[in-house]
Amino acid sequence: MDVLRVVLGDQLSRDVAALQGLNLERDAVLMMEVRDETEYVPHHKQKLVLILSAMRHFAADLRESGIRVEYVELDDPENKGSFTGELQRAVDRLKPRKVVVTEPSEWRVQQMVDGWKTGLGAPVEVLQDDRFFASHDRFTEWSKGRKTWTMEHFYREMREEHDILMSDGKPEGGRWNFDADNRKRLPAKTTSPNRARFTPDETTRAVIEMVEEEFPQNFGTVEAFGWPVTRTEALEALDDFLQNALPNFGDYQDAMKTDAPFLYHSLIAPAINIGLLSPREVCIAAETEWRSGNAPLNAVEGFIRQILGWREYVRGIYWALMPDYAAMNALNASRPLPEFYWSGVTDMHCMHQAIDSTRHHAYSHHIQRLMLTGNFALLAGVAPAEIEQWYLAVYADAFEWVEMPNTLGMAVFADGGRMASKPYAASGAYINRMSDFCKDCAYDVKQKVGPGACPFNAMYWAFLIRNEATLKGNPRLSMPYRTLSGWPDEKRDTYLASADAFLGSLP
Ligand code: FAD
Ligand code: DLZ
Ligand code: SF4
Repeated sequence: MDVLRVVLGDQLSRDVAALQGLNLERDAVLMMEVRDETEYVPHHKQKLVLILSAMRHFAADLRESGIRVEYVELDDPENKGSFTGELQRAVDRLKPRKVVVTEPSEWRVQQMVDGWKTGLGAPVEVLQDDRFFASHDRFTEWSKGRKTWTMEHFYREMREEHDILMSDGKPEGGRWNFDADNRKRLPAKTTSPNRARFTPDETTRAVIEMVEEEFPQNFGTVEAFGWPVTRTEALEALDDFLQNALPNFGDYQDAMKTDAPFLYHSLIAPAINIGLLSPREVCIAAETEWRSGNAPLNAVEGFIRQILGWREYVRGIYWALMPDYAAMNALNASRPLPEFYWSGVTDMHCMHQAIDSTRHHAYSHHIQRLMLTGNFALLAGVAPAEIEQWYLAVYADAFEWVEMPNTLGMAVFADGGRMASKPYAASGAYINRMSDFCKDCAYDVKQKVGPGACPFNAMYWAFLIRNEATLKGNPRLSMPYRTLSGWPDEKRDTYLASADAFLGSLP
C-alpha cells in the first residue's frame, strides 16, 4: 500500500485535496463512521442521516471508479469509535508508506490530526483545503493590522480577487451591495414555490432505520427527510434554486411566513458544507443567471455575498480566534436554554414556527435563526455556550466553523463586537413587520408590558437597560438609549418586571 487517503464526512468532493493524484493500483481511501463524531453533540436525526448516507453514497461512487475504499460502518463490531482509533487500525492493517488528509474544518478534529503526526507508525501529510475562496493565510493577510474586521471590506476584496460580478475592475451595477433594495415584506397572498426535495433511496432508508434505532432520543423527526445526499442530487437542488427561487431571493431574503420554512432560500448549505457542491461553482452559476437576464442583480449580488462574503469571513474569524472564541461571553449571559427550544411548545407563534421547522426539516432560514431563536436567546441572556451547542446540534448544515461565529458573534454578541457592530436585538415590531406570525399569536404585539404583551417587547428594553454599561456608548444604539434616557425609573422597573415575570415562568 502506498498512500492511505483519509476523507472525513464533510470532505465529500471528488477533487478534495486528499484525493488529488490518487493512484488506482497502489492507494486506498479511508472513510470512518465513528461514535465520537455522531455523539459530540446530540445531532438532529436528519443531520446524522444526511452525513452518513452521503458518506456511503460517496464511497460507492469512488468504488465505481475503481478506487479501493476502506469504509468502516458505525455498527461494525471492530469499530474503535474515534478517527484516531480507526486510522491506527487501518495503518496497522494496511501498512501504508504515508497517510494523506485534507485539513479538517473544525478545531476539535484539527487537534486530533495534530496528534497523528507522532506515533501512528506512518508519516502524515496534511493538505490545505482548497475548496474555499480564501485560505487561512489569505484571511490572516487581510485581517492583520486592521482594527475592525468588517465583512463588507473583506467581501469587496474577494469580489475583486476572484473576478465575480465585476466589470473592468468595478462592481457590476455600480454598487458593491444592493441590500437597500432587499428586505421586503412578503405580499399577503404570496404562495411560496415548491422546492426540490429528494426521496430517500435504499441506502438512505437503511441509515434512517439505523439512526432511529441507535439515536431514538435525539432531537427532530426523519419523516420529511429530503436533503440531497449525492452530487447529482445536489446539482438538481442548485438548479431548482436558480430556476424557482433566486429571482426573488433578494427581495424576500428577510421575510418570514407561517408554514413556509423555505420561501426563496437556496437550501444548499448542507450540500456545500459536506462538499457535494463547491462554493465557487454556486457563485458562478448565480452570476450566470444574472448575465443571462434570468435573475435581477439585487438577488444575485445578495446571494453571492452570503457565500463569497459571509461564509468565507466566518471561517476566517473561527480559525483566527479559536480556541478562545468558544468561551467568549461579553455580556456575561448565564440563563439556561429554555426547554421550549427542544420541545417547540410555546405560545409565541414566531418561536413555535421556527422551532417546528427545525424539528421537521433540520432547517430554518437565516432570519429565523438570527431574529427569532437568536434574538430571543440574546434578549433573555441565555448562556452563549448553551445556545451555541443547540445550533450545532439542530441544523443539517451545522458545523462548528460556520455555526460558532454566527451564534457567538452575530446572534448573541458574545464576542463583544468582533463580528457585528451592534447586537441584533429587536422587539416584536420587527417580527411583525417581517412576518405574518403575530396575527395568530396568543400574545399581543402592540402591547408592551403585562401577561398578554408580546414577550419580545419588554425583553428588548430590559436587555438594553441591563446591558447599559456595556452598550450605551455604541453609536449604533444611540437611538434606543436616547429613548431610554427619557424614561422615569418606574417605567424602567415595569419593563424589567414584565420581562422577568415572563422569563421566570419558563421551564
Ligand atoms: P441561503 O439563505 O440560501 O444562503 C445561501 C448560502 O449562503 C447558504 O447556503 C450558506 O452557504 C451561505 N450563507 C448565508 N448566510 C451565511 C452566514 N451568515 N454565514 C455563513 N454562510 C452563510 N450556516 C451554516 O452553513 N451552518 C451553520 O451551522 C449555521 N449556523 C447559523 C447559526 C446562526 C445563529 C445564524 C444566525 C446563522 C447560521 N448559519 C449557518 C448561516 C445561515 O443561516 C445558513 O447558512 C442558511 O440559513 C442556510 O440556508 P440556505 O442554504 O437556504 O441559505
Ligand atoms: C458530523 C459528522 C457526523 C455526525 N458523523 C461523522 C462520521 O461518522 N464520520 C465522519 O467522517 N464525519 C462525521 N461527521 C462530520 C465530521 O464531524 C466532520 O467532517 C469533521 O469533524 C470535520 O472537522
Ligand atoms: Fe412573536 Fe410577539 Fe408576534 Fe407573538 S406577538 S408572534 S411572540 S413577535
